[in-house]
Amino acid sequence: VSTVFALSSGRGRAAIAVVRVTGPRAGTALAALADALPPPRAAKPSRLTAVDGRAIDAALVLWFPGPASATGEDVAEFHVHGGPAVVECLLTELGALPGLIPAEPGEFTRRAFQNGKLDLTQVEALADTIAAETEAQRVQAVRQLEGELGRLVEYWREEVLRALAHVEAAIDFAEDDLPADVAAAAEARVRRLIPQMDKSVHDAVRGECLRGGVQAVLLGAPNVGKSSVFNRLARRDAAIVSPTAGTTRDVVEVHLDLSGAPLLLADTAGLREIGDQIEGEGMRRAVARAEDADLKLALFDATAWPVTDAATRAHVDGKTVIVVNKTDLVGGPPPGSAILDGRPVRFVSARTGAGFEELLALLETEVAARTGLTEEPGLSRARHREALAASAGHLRGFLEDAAAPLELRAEELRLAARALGRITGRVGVEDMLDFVFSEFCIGK
Ligand SMILES: Nc1nc2c(ncn2[C@@H]2O[C@H](COP(=O)(O)OP(=O)(O)OP(=O)(O)O)[C@@H](O)[C@H]2O)c(=O)[nH]1
Ligand SMILES: [Mg+2]
Repeated sequence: VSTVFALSSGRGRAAIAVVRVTGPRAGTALAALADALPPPRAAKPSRLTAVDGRAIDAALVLWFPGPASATGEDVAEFHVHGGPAVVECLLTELGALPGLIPAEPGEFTRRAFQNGKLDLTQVEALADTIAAETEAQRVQAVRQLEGELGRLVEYWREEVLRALAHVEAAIDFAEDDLPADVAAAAEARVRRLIPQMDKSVHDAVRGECLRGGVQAVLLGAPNVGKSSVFNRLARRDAAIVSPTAGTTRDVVEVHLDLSGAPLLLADTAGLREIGDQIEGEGMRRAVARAEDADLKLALFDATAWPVTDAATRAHVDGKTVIVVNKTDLVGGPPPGSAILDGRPVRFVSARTGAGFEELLALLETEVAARTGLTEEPGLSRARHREALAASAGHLRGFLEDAAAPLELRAEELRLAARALGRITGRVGVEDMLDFVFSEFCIGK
């Protein structure tokens, strides 16, 4: 195993920079620069000196002997002053020490995974925690980092393996007087699991939406004021506004933080119907966006309301919020229904700002409904959802083929366990079987 080092804090000038070393030579490296090893897991002020005796910096150093460290290996941490030259000097000195090499991207985390400090869901959560932009994203990432999801999946996997142990026992000990209901016990166990897994698969979109942001798109006829509404929501001039119809040609995006929940809002080119044909690359992109969106904002013109343009109206569905813009031109929100095609309507003026509080409140509700944290740890990636759905599928296969030979049915359980193992990165089935068999007292 090599010993690697890297700057763990951000690049550029800062009060403090943190440089970490992991691997068997971390202790030697720390002792070489700081003169002596500090006591484990205690911060110690230390004057760092280069091999030739030059001072590097007055630093704070920490020593984490493995395996009780972030990577499971010996780890040394240098907290130095965050000037680029200080960091450069320290990295150069570390690189000059025998056996030390710069770390590859993600190498500290990879070692933590290899040494069993983190499972795959935690590795992903670490990246999500660093990337989190809103409060709800942070909460979800930290929950996953603490291992909630990994523990749930591991519990399912153990249950599947217990059922498998029963089935294996029924196969191996068919001649012996094994309790006749041993296969039935396995079936009962599996039957309990499936609804739990189904529910998580069903709820997974929430976790994925929260991680990636709810994808929302503004749709409407040319010149209806999409870019103006977009800029108001973004609280800056992110998109170009002009009296010329057809101003917006491509998709423009902003990230909004709606009380902690993330919304990715896209402004698009105006929709118009040209002899029933949707034409133009801009419109094609707008429509593609609309098809992928979690939430659509369909914009209509207050001066025509309640008459609506057909090209936009065609996109109104259960994912749509209706926005009627330019109410300033008609002397305020027109009277009448606040519902169109069963969807809520909000009247606004991008010119005066009227109605935006109500629109934002509605968007907040819509986004919260799509990202709200569930009691159970949520799946945050499509990868989790696909593996879990595959696992539940194999469990169903096990139950449905009740007439098939037990050997074949056992294979379904093995595949179910393996799919779950893909989520956490724990793929060894046989090791678990040993453990499960050990508590299974046949012949005693
Ligand atoms: N009076 C009034 N004018 C508005 C309002 N919102 C937008 N406008 C004007 O309407 C014109 C078109 O606005 P945009 O925001 O560029 O419209 P758009 O839907 O993005 O247009 P395209 O990108 O060309 O499809 C501009 O002259 C805006 O100033 C509003 O609420 N009231
Ligand atoms: Mg526009």
